[in-house]
Amino acid sequence: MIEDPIIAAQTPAPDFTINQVWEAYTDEEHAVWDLLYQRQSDLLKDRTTPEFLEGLEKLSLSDGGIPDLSTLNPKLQALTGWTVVMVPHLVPDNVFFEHLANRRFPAGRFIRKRNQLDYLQEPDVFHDIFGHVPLLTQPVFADYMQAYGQGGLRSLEYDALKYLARLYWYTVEFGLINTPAGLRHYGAGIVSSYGEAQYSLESRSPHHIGFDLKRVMQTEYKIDDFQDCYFIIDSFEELFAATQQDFEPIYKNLIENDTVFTPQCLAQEDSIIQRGDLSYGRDNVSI
Ligand code: HBI
Ligand code: FE
Repeated sequence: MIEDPIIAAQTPAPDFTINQVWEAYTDEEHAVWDLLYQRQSDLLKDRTTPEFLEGLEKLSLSDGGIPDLSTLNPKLQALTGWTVVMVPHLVPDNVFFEHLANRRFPAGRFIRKRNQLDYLQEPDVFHDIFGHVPLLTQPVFADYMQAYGQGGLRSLEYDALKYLARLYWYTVEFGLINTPAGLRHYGAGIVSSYGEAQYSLESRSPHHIGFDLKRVMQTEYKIDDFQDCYFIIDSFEELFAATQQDFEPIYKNLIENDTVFTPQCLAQEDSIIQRGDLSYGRDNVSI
């Protein structure tokens, strides 16, 4: 866990939120944000979905320095009713979902150090704000994230969190989308990563598979390296529509059949957009 004295000095509220204490960020911390921002924005121009890039503009995230929530939140709230709250590190699943269900996005306060720009063991303020928040300005995606939080709370009742977590992983974190200009990414884990922003689209290694809700829920993922498969949606409307059904029969079916796909394998029914050659790293641990 990365040390952050501002986090250590606070007792979190019952919903795990803390104050950002923006004034307490050091010049070095702001400089790391600027460095990450510059590196990413050059890369994302022709690779990320336009709604994300518009979100960056609308929220003035390019102004420089770690965003101050007291400036960011009024803008975001006026657009879609979402706000960003600060939390110390990872929060329990039910707390995370409760925030999303109420259109609050929990973001880490700390920022990675200059000597570990690419490797992160837990989400920091750059991943959480740069990666996740721009798309919350897009009304349909904003609704999807809220529906996800509501679905998350229900999944805990059915002991089905693992299925829903895979949906989050392959959409919110590592999703790709077809656009009129070509294949783009929208997942926060990709847009906030220097290496994966290129690899996910340009490498011959990973599979690109058409999005299918049940297939995604059956697919394991790697948390410690670039993904071996990505799922492609045609629109955020399609993604949101997939959540507008009762997941109970789906969970029951998944639990009964217990079919799992590794990230490397393909299914008979898959709509394959790129059959990866899996030449990148073969033996990393999956969960
Ligand atoms: N907490 N701060 C934080 N950020 C997350 O992304 C997060 C979390 N707690 C739980 C959680 N994610 C998972 O439940 C989801 O990835 C499904
Ligand atoms: Fe994330």
